[in-house]
Amino acid sequence: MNTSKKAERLKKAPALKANVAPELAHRVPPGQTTTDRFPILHEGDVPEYDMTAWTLRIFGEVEEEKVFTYEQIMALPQVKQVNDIHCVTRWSKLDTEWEGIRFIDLLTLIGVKPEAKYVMIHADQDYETNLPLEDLMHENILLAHSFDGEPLTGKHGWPLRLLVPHLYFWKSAKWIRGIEFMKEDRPGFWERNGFHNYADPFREQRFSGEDLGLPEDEWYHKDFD
Ligand SMILES: Nc1nc2c(c(=O)[nH]1)N[C@H]1C(S)=C(S)[C@@H](COP(=O)(O)O)O[C@H]1N2
Ligand SMILES: [Mo]
Repeated sequence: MNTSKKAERLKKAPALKANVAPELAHRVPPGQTTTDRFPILHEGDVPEYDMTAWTLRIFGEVEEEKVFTYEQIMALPQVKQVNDIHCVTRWSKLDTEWEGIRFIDLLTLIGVKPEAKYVMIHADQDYETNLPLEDLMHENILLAHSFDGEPLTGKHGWPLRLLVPHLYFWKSAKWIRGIEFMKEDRPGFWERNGFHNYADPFREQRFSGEDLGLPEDEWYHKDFD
């Protein structure tokens, strides 16, 4: 995929027609179409892990840098939840079922400095995405390890991915390895490549700068399950 051209390409493509029952319409953001399949989108190869060596590193505006093992993360309270997800390439998937630990539960183990207002999520392979800390403190923000009652597949982010249901899905980084707390905001990978810094699907915050049009649905020629 040509990364630098992705935003430009999406802006030029025609919108799809809405395909959802009237009683569900309020859950589908403008310009989105629902799918029952689960598209797979990412840059680079699916990483492989030796879980004895896997770590999640916590750094930046914290009292003390910390490194968690998978076991330590999994020892936090487990929650199951059902939510909708929305990808900027125009697919939405309703009632997806996840299991993981709450970001706010992880926060209880971290001494975050009061100056920290933003977070950069670091993920394989060289992926990063930025969010306001406040947005990660909603109850439904998970570090997810399971989807639909099964461990995440490698392609969908096993062993651990972020889940941020209220923003476009590129903010839900797969294969997360680090959480950096920051005083100032800084754009992540797609945020530097033409996409919106905040990315609220209900406000159609797809692109950076002025909204220049509608994106293509490009998932259908990719992988999915
Ligand atoms: N590490 C990593 N996470 C990522 C990406 C990526 O390239 N690398 N792509 C993002 C994008 S653009 C989307 S739409 C979703 C897709 O998640 P899925 O493949 O499980 O549908 O993952 C997001 N998380
Ligand atoms: Mo995406």
